[in-house]
Amino acid sequence: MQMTLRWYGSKYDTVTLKQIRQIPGVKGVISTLYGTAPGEVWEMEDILALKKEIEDAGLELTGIESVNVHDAIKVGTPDRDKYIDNYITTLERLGQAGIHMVCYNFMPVFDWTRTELARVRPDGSTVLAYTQEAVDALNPEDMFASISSDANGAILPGWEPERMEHIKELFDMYKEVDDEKLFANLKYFLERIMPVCDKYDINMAIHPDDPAWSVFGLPRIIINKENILRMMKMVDNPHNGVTFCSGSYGTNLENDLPDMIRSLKGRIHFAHVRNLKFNSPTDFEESAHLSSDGTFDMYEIMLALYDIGFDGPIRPDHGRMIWDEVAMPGYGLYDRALGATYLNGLWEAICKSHGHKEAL
Ligand SMILES: [Mn+2]
Repeated sequence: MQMTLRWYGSKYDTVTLKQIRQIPGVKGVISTLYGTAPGEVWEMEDILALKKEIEDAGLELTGIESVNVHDAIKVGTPDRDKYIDNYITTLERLGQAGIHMVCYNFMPVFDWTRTELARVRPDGSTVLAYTQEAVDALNPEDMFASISSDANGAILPGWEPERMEHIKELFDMYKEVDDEKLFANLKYFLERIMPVCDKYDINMAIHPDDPAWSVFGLPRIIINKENILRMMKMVDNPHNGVTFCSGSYGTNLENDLPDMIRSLKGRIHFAHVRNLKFNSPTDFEESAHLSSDGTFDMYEIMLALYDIGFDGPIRPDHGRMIWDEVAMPGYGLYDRALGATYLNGLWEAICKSHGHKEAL
């Protein structure tokens, strides 16, 4: 297991590489070229500069989160091949730069959706939260306005103003796209990119939809065990894998997280491990990583990863805002550092209790 932290680059992140380097057990960062738009080819020069900056700080660039997929590919418009060609060129360059894990998602229009970015918990920390009632009461434009006004001045990934200006057009594009069509478009995309992934040994790790059900009537497919196994089978290549994100699959309480992990042996290329606290089945907030602070048994999640021999990159996910830190919601330093340390502790205990002399 390789413990990492997500880092948005020195231009955008409040957290420094020096700080990340000082979290025990964190050897690498997961980053992206945050200034690029979906569909754009990444410049080799920019990839190498990012890698060098991270390596100069004593860390490694363990993977990319994300290389975003252009809406033309998700919708399956006639010009999708042009954007897939661009994606392939970016993958080629990442492969040549020695990067072997790429996270992406196939969510229409929105990335993750939350209705509050700073819900106050009893201990005074603030967290991202979601209530279905609030989503049902909003239209997508209002949702964007409320998210952007609440983000501590940060531009949230997936909620970039340039994209959201076109939100009506985006919704129109997806009018004819149902779950089956989205599956077919995903298959087409994967079949075209697998040869370059085979050539450079790049593990593609699809991030689940968050929350794991349809919002605003948009199709959503990466939501449960049945669908994800269907996806693994439809392009049966080990480089076609998943980001197992406990906080995203976990939004649906019917998802049995350890069971899902065990069914994906060999196909989990990246893990996001965090906890949620449910106040009702449609009202949840992001809690501390600790099992007793939320709804999930984090020990069981880490044990399932151990059982399938998981040895890829993992990261704590959204943290609470604590100790008066001001940062991008979910992406402060302090609580994610606590999360990384806690997950490392669970992992060491699991490894040692299975007869290993040290954490694997
Ligand atoms: Mn995640």
